[in-house]
Amino acid sequence: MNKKWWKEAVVYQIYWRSFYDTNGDGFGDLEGVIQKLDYVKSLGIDVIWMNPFYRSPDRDNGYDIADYYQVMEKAGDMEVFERLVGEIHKRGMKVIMDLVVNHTSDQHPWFIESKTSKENPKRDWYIWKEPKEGREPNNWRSYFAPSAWEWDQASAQYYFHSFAVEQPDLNWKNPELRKEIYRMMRFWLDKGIDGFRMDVINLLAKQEGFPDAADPYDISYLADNPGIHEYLEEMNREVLQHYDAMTVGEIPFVTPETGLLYVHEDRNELNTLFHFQVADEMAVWDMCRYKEIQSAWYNGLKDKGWNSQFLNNHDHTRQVTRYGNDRGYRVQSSKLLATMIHTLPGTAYIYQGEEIGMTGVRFDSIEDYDDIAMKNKYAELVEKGGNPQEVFESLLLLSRDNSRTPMQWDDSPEAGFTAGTPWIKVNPNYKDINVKKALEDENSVFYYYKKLISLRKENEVMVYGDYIDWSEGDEHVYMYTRSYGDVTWLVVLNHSDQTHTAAIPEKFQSLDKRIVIANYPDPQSEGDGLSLQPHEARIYELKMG
Ligand code: ISL
Ligand code: CA
Repeated sequence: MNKKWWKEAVVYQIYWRSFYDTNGDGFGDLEGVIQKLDYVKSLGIDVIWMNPFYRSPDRDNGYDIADYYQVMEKAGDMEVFERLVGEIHKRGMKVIMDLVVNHTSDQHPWFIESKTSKENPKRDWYIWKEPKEGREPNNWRSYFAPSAWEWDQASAQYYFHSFAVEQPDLNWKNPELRKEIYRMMRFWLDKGIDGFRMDVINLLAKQEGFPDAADPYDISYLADNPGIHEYLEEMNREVLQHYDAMTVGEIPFVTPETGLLYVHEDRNELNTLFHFQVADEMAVWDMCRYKEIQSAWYNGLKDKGWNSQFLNNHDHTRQVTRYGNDRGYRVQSSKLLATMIHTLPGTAYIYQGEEIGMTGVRFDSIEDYDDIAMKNKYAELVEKGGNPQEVFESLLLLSRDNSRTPMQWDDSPEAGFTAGTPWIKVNPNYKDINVKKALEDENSVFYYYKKLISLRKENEVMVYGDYIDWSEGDEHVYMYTRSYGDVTWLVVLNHSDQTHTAAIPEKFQSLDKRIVIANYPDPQSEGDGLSLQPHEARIYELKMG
């Protein structure tokens, strides 16, 4: 397997609007990111992924772009951005930016022009269709709306949107549009950024003819359509291959077989991907399914392509709440999940606040929420006759706002995030869970992450090691090895609220073993069995002969 800096990296995702506010307007800003870079660096981070801060009316928190060449006022301006890149590089870190090119805002000048008439030269930069029998061209739903089509009275046509009505999809069939996107990518790369996280990049190509779907609720018809690989190959040829850039594609609805086509090292498309088999198939934890997914991706990509490891981000509820235990075992469980993500094959991602074990949130009313996905869904279900309280409750676990509450810096008002009123409420648990407290406690989640990250720098086995799962079928204990050269590490995780005894695989029983890291002070063994406490995690180095 070829060695690459982006394979060895630990990436820290900054959702800047919730990170740190320096001017009291209630929104985090790029200046705030600069001020907290020493903190990020102190964790051992290699790469920062910045969520979008292009100019935007902000209906979908920056994923609805109105100008690809400007910085959103809330975030700052080009001068701060350039300073940010310089300060990141000065600290030996790299920065990747979100690239959102499946759609723009309906306020983007291209769309405003496109809308003016059927004859406008920009008409073809978006996807316009005649009504079919007086209605939408097909029965597709979008991610954030009951239909993927929006009627335009003036021109008597519908336009297509995979996300909200305010996010019309670009027409990638149009070569001029593609050229303009490549120009924009070069603009940012030439400013010195180190790559892109590519938003829903496998949605660019649309299904030919837009046929009705048998099940409109299974929106996988939006993704992975013929033509996509030609676009990405072209993007690579026109832009990416000319830079030492890291690319990670957000690629929903793919399996290892279809995913490999995006990241195969011989295909010159992308470096790595985020797939959503875990997030989409597991509303709550399912250990057996998780192991199957890990093995399938490992085998599918082995020696050919590279994966990413994450359990949460700005769209997905914080991992310790959704997949761990944030009640009795918050600290242990946060550390266990970290041990897993940082030792499974692929580049490791940390979403801001994860490193102090921040949790999801339950606000009292829909008014407290901001997420356009949740709010649109709520409106749709209530309009269909759903009981408002029941609908509200049903949306709580997966609301994207679970992970979007402000970063908890200390126990001062608004968790030290802002001197003003935050754009979304702070999680009420900030007095217990905050950075200041974590830094004062040598057993905190923070220091555990820091150690895991430093281990990755010294032990190639964590990055390049072969993976074998020794625990298939066990619902609670996950035990796997990573092996590289003559080094073998055994990772043992008890992902449950009960104690369990786990047998060491026979092959390793006679070997000496040394603890590399553990989340309980005094790991216990009994003969060839390991006595595991609830949410206990250990890594052993096995001493071969
Ligand atoms: O579950 C998912 C994947 O199957 C979704 O979370 C998916 O990742 C998501 O809806 C696509 O997200 C990205 O594009 C959206 C934006 O709202 C999200 O914040 C962004 O991460 C539209 O640009
Ligand atoms: Ca601000």
